[in-house]
Amino acid sequence: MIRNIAIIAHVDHGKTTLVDKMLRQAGAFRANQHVEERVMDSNPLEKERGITILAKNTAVNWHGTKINIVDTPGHADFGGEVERILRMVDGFVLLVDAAEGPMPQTRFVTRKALALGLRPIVAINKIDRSDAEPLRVHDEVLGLFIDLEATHEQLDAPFLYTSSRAGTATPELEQPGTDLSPLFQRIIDDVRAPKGDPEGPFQMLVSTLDYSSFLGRIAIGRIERGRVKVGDSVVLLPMGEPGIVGEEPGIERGRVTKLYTFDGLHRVEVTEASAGDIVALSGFESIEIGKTFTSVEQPERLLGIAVEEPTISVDFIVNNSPFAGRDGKFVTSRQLRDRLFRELERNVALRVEPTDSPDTHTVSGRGELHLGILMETMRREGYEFQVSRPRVITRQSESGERMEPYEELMIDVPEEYVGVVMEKLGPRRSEILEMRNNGQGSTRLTFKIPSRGLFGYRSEFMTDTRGTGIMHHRFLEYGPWAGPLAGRKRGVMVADREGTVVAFALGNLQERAQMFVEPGDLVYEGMVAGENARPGDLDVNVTKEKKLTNMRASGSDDNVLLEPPRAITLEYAMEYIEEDELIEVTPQTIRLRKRVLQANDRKKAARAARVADAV
Ligand SMILES: Nc1nc2c(ncn2[C@@H]2O[C@H](COP(=O)(O)OP(=O)(O)OP(=O)(O)O)[C@@H](O)[C@H]2O)c(=O)[nH]1
Ligand SMILES: [Mg+2]
Repeated sequence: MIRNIAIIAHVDHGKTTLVDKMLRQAGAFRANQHVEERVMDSNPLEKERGITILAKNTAVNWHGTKINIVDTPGHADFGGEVERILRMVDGFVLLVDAAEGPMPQTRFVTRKALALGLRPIVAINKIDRSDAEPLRVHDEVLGLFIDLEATHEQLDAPFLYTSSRAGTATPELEQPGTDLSPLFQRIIDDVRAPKGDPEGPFQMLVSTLDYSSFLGRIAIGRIERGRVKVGDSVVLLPMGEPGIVGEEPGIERGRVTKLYTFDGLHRVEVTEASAGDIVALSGFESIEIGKTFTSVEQPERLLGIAVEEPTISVDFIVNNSPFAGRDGKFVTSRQLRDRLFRELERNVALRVEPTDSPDTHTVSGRGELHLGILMETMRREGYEFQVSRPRVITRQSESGERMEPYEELMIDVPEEYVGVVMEKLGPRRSEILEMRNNGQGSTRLTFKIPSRGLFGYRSEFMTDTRGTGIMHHRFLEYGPWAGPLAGRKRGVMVADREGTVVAFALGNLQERAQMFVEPGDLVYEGMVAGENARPGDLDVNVTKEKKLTNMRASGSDDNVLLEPPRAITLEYAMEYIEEDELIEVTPQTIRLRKRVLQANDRKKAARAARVADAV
């Protein structure tokens, strides 16, 4: 017996923690085996950030039933991935945080899962939180299902109250759970068994990909019908209309070289698998998401899966800063290009395009996190490069109108900050969709806003709400171009010469600036050293030592008290910079710089621009 489920939720609502506890309680580990927390978040970036980036398959055995589980990412940039893996499961566990309630990503993934006709099991999670309101959230989830036009059967979904962290589930709040058996039982009783006939001709949809340097692309999906053995000759059909396929270009014939099923944290090599099970399969050159594997005798195509289109682009540029090559292993345009194209093997929602300049490639993705993860991965591998300010990808509507991406933005703030949020978001062309009192002095605001309007807002928001606000956004739809938007309000402090940053210099500047560098850092002319408290850029000398002559003997003013510099992360930098700036990314540092480094050249360019404007 087999059950196939996906665990879906908004970011951080506790999916991976739940899967962890399911693995433990189903005995996937040896009694004395040391296993890390949230073991499914296996890649280093996932561990470090505490988020899931890639959906992952695992499986447990519960009293004789094999349960294939897909843990999915909750961040909006990876929503497309969740949508794809839903095609290989027969039911889903929807986790909703018992305090936060349904969030934008909850809505998105639930909509997709319900539309596929999958039956939900709802887990109101984190009931151990002191601010948990499981009953309110229960109602909100039902409201969401009705909103999304769930069928009667779907509305009848079982609800459980869970704590992923404690590893407990219960159908009744009055009766605290002791373990996850109620959840396992629901999965076995309520998720339908996969329905394919194991005796029919082989058929399988490629729902997701993996990649290994030995095997190349690996297709992962649920066997819809029939069985498959290592060494079998099968065909891989290109996407197209479902049904029997005649002769057409793009059909690959080949043999299955490796076949795996899932068991706990491992992929187990098997010689044969049959309908209903989720497998990984290799041996084909042209594996792509949405294609169908079938037997040679009956090439019957399944409905494909479209991979979501990117919404933002950045340029990756060879590092040409004065410090280029100081700590990177891979710095040439050739190395950069090869690495970017290699990424396409596994990162299906990414696009890479050459430009007129061999030093520059345009890379497009689903959002700043999607692109930021790629940059972070590359710098860890030893790459060095520069990145431009992100641009949204516009489209033409059918009537020829220019369209741009819009996001749904959800903000939770203490009431006293509602005013400042509205004031800041207005000029960014937002439209308020809903405003609701969340109880406990907190207000939830929902906006529709052009993606462009959000650039640079997060840092303002954190300052404006003194770190108490929470904001989430996700791509909503393409809408009419919103017109020009104001850029960054404040200017930057630009280093006017190369050298080592000195405390004395920062001490003099910090009243008028928030610095990005600290004493001992190296700077070059044209590098951005901090944010000016006012509009307009300023060239400053951050290497200036205190004059030793005519100095009083007292040492007191040697100890300048410095504010800590603002930490520059990749995503922060992408939101922050302007068109005339770049992010320099190396294994050791992230620096911001002006495209034009020499102060004189920048002045000339600015003058020329003013003249051009005046004409
Ligand atoms: N209080 C409490 N915290 C929990 C519970 N479950 C998870 N957490 C915490 O919530 C945070 C996020 O948990 P994850 O399991 O990584 O959440 P996720 O849904 O997998 O997140 P993404 O994969 O990034 O979408 C972690 O700090 C967990 O320790 C719970 O039942 N109660
Ligand atoms: Mg996770």
